[in-house]
Amino acid sequence: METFSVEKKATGTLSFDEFNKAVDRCRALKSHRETFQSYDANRDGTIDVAELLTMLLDLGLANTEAQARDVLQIFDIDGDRSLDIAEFIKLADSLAIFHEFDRNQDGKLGVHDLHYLLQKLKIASDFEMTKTILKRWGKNGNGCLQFNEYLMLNKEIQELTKYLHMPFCNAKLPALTATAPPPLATTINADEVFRKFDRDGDSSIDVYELH
Ligand SMILES: [Ca+2]
Ligand SMILES: [Ca+2]
Ligand SMILES: [Ca+2]
Repeated sequence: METFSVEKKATGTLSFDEFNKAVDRCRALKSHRETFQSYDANRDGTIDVAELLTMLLDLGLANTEAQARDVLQIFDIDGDRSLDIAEFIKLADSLAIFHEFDRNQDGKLGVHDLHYLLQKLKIASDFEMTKTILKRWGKNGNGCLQFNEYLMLNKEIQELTKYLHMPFCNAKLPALTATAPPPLATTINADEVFRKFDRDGDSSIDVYELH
């Protein structure tokens, strides 16, 4: 089970903003679980490479088993060649970030998408550098980064920033998820739920109100 913290200011209470973030995260996790179950074709509780390929094909993010294998390798932390739910949630989070930068939604990052991403990370300020990076990581030569290539680049950026103690090491990609998670079939009215918990009506939820 994944736990997460949304209380930015450690006041012992949740502000409305923090509460909304918690609701959004719960929605995203519920959606990731549903996606996981729908692609776990043999119902063994894990996503293997064939099941992952089906999902990536549906999303237009891979064409070959080799690409699916690349993706699996990045998220398969325990090395059992399949993704359990915790590993899958990390993949789903990365997918959401990838979609955010794939602004024309064609399933790849073109040079402009990549330039925008690298600027956000304060890595490339000039276009020539973006082109060089694209050439280096865009191995299949279509002038774009496929999802698996983007993951490889992301991994190297994370390692490099850690190694060099660069100031933008705080600008980890997950921090850039500003978009709302995919809508659920049943919508939750955050205002209504918040008011229900905030029994004394002081616009924050303290630990007693959570009990
Ligand atoms: Ca399975
Ligand atoms: Ca695994
Ligand atoms: Ca694109």
